[in-house]
Amino acid sequence: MISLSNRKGDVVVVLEHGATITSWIVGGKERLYCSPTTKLDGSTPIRGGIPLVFPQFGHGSICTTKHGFARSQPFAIDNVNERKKNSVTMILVDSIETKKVWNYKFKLKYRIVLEEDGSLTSAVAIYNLSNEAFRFDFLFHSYFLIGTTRDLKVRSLKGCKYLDGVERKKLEMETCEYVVIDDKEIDRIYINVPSEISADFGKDHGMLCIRTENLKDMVIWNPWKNKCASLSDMPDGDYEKMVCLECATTLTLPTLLEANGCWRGGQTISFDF
Ligand code: TA6
Repeated sequence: MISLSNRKGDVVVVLEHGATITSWIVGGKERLYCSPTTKLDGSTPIRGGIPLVFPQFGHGSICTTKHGFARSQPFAIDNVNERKKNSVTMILVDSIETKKVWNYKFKLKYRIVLEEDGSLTSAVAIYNLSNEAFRFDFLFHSYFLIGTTRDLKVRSLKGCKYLDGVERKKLEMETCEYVVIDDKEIDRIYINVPSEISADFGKDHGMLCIRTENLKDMVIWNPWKNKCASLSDMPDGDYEKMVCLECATTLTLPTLLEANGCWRGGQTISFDF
């Protein structure tokens, strides 16, 4: 476990397992949802925090594992900023395990910085070390802690197209000023989204601001009652206090990486009151 801090006393906790950020405390307030019943022993992906999805989002033709394997693999710590203790770089490379489901050589470098103002910067570089091009998805599967689902308003998406629902068959246009959770599961992939998105978490919970680089898609997910009850690693009622806002590259841009190529992307998240 790695703990990062800044001079204000904000704290970020990262686990080697999946390089998953499990806690982000700014101004004394936890901002990420991490399920109290998730396993932390490396046997399953962590339900909460910010797991990394790579090289496949959902089920698809890139590899056979849902949401890929990065969230289930132990990352190596490449470097912790010993002087300031506010950043860490973590690395995942191909192994016998990863090649079983995706037969490519790669390096994924992940740098996490807790900035002095409490914002959290996550930057990823993916290197193709194979002799041929590969296709990949990448996504920050961020689980945010919210006051209640009723208060959530995700702004900045009016005019963007999205695929709705689990089957994701129909492309629709967002016509509302803001997206809300409407007393049922929401599971949408917005495409070609702005590089700055804000989400109102309600009175006393502030406004989340997400700035991205090279991540043109955004998934909004809340499992609601029934799906939540079917998840063995999340308490039944916890859907009411979380939302996933997941910045991604999966649909808008073709993420084909040439041999010896490098792709970079990232996000910075911060809160305004
Ligand atoms: O990102 C949204 C999503 O793909 C949903 O469809 C949903 O079921 C979910 O992620 C959680 O997936 P998981 O494999 O972590 O249970």
